Amino acid sequence: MKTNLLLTGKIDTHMTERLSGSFNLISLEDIADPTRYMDAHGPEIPAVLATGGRAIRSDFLDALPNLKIISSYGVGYDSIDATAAAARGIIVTHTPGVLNDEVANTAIMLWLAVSRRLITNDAYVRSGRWATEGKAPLTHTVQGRTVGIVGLGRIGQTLAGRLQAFDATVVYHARHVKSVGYRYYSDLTEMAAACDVLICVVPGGPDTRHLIDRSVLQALGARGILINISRGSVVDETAMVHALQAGELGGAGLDVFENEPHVPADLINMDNVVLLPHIGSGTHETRQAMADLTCDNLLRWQQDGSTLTPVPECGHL
Ligand code: 8YV
Repeated sequence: MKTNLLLTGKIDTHMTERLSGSFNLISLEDIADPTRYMDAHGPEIPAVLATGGRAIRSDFLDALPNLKIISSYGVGYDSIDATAAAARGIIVTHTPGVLNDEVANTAIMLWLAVSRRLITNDAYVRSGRWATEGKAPLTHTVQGRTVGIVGLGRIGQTLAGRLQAFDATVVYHARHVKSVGYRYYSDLTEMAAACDVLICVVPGGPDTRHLIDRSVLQALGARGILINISRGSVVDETAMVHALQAGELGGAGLDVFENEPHVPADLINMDNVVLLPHIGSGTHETRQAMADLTCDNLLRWQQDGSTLTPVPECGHL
């Protein structure tokens, strides 16, 4: 008999094909009254495939008393209460490693786009202003900058490698010192003051909420650039918008926002920001690798109860 697998969001045909031989796929999005469904059928669900950032907290876990595994499509799992899940013996898995290159590339792309005013210069050509108004204004170089990485995990270290190509001095802030050859700052504001660019790669969640606050932005300063490819919650968005408006922050490249898919209206007309719709890992190739790892975790668990990439909170299960 196939195992029931509850899908919190949409999955593509590749994932459907890989899973449908072993699992009975139940899509929460296709159910008219999810709360009623969970009340009636919650005990029949041993496995969940989490997509789309739907919050999985204690109330969700209460509704599924026989849940054993949550396989999350993505590396960040701040929308899932993994500690509560682990306490109930539920394994949470995620997709580390396979998206490091893509997300690091997105960070570099945003930094170059902000520094060299890629979007406004493209618009300058398309609008015909190059021909009528002449040469576009000069921009600032990305070469030889001091770049601060906030969160030197897997993606952060991949990014640090990329930055060597720009002769960057890489420094970092993290909870603990790592055995790497980059300067460590325990004080984020102090690091921001020393940097030309600050790139956030730290996980989201309550521990890092508004880590980039007014004082960090002011320390980064009027020539400084903020890049955020982690979670919108990491940056105090109101403070960032204010700093950009006041000329206290030089520019920002943002792939993530506090209230996605809503973006502060004040950012829309700013020339010194580049805005992306949370596409850090969004290529066919990388999403397929993430999809495969999400499926592999489920299939392995169904086979012998083990998983490939449990989150650290569940590593002992
Ligand atoms: C995806 C991400 O947008 O992996 C993550 O943590 O934020 C992204 O790669 C997301 O997981 C896909 O829904």
